[in-house]
Amino acid sequence: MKHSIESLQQEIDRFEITGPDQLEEFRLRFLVRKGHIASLFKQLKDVSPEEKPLVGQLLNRLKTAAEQKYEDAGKSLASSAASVHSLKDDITLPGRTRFTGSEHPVQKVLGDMKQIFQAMGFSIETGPELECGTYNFDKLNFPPNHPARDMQDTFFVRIGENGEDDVLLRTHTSPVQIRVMLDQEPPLRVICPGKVYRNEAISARSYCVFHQLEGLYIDRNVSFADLKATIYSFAKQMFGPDVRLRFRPSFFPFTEPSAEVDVSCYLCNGKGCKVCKQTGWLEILGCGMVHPNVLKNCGIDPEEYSGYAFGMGVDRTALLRYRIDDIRLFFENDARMLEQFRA
Ligand code: 2NL
Repeated sequence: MKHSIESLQQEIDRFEITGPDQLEEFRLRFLVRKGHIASLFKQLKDVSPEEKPLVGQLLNRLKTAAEQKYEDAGKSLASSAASVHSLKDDITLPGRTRFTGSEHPVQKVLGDMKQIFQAMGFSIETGPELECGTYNFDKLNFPPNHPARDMQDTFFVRIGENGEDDVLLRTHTSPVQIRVMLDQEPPLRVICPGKVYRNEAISARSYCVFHQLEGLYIDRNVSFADLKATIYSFAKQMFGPDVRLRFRPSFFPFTEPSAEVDVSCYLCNGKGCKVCKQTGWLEILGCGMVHPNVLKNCGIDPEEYSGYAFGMGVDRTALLRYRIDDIRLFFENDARMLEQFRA
């Protein structure tokens, strides 16, 4: 009998009550009228009269300990449940979502452009947005009275007096390439992405700040065919393998010959739509062979070296790609607009 009591005591001690189900099982196994403890009490009548007081005492102790364990476990389960519900916050409310930033659509497009040219061997160069007039205009073969030099078109920060240089917000990223040509020896193969500034009337289509990516390649025997091949490769990767290109003669002071390049409209596949104004073409960039005067101005011998250059707007491509109809949205930093461009 003592042996039975001892082994039941061990069973009770080992029983782990971790939830309401185990609590109920404990009660059914040990404490009910047909449970293990009650059945030992029933056997008490067969114990010899001498042993009965001791065995009875042991059994009572066992019963009390089991009841105590049941009660304690019940209380601790109830209090842990209560502690969850007593939080002053409503735990059924949805969690707080943290604000996460996202890449600006202009930076996404710029990132794609950079990646394509980097894979073709161009390296990235950047330069100051505050420039001197010499690098922004003179070295690029702009004649002294060119309209771009006008106050109406350029943000001048300081007009140079007595032969001093003007200080202005760069109107294109070309001065970065000028710096590269002055600092490095050919062969040169660089792209220059960045913000540029124009003092223009602000509208849905044009803003006083926008992004440009220009490219420059200078080596011996660089030809217009090299330029065309590079632009073709870029356009197919950027706008899709089926795009067609159109090179139209154009003029820039810093290139000769010069061309403007159109891609077949990638929204209507050249059939004509609202975006391409029924023409089937979108103008994407300007390009040409670097003018011999520009090479000379930067200490490069035009008899030995030739090169091509190109420049494209980034914002307009971003507007087209994401079907946005107002460029000003790119510069307002309205999180409601920007958060639509997650991942
Ligand atoms: C356009 C046209 C162009 C260049 C940019 C360039 C730079 C140097 C020398 C020669 Cl340092 N050319 N840049 C050449 C042709 C066109 O940009 O429509 N951009 C948005």
